[in-house]
Amino acid sequence: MALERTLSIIKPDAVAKNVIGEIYARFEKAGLKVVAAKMKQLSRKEAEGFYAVHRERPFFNALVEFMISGPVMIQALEGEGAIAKNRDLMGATDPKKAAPGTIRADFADSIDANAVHGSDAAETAAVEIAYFFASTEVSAR
Ligand code: RTP
Ligand code: MG
Repeated sequence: MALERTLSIIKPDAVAKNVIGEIYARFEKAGLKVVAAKMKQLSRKEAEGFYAVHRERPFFNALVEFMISGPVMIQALEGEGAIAKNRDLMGATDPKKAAPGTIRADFADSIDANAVHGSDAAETAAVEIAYFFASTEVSAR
């Protein structure tokens, strides 16, 4: 397996629930290292740009509204197979379908307020990390 980096966002619902530390502990226990991090209130433009691939989807406006409803915690994670590993930790998009013990099963309330985002492929991971972090803000390997 290759050493990878992925973008993770702890969404406004999970930040409001005060579970940033609990979610970070899951990353760490799975061998994922935080190599960049910032807390941020996203602007509407930033959220729309980040989710541009979903622009034509019926849930786009609700998704953007939710993502700007409060601060988010954004991090780049590094580790062997980090992209898939983070997706495994997150669980299914809909928390009702997420496996027990996953972040979404334990902390998410609905498909909209679903606690975390994680990049879904190597190409999107690189684009998403660069969307939020300058290269000088990410730890060198
Ligand atoms: P994410 O991008 O946030 O990591 O989540 P994901 O890959 O599991 O899901 P994706 O298909 O990329 O959708 C992005 C976010 O849009 C919301 N969504 N709502 N109401 C719906 O049918 C619906 N489908 C997706 C979710 O909040 C999802 O995380
Ligand atoms: Mg996605």
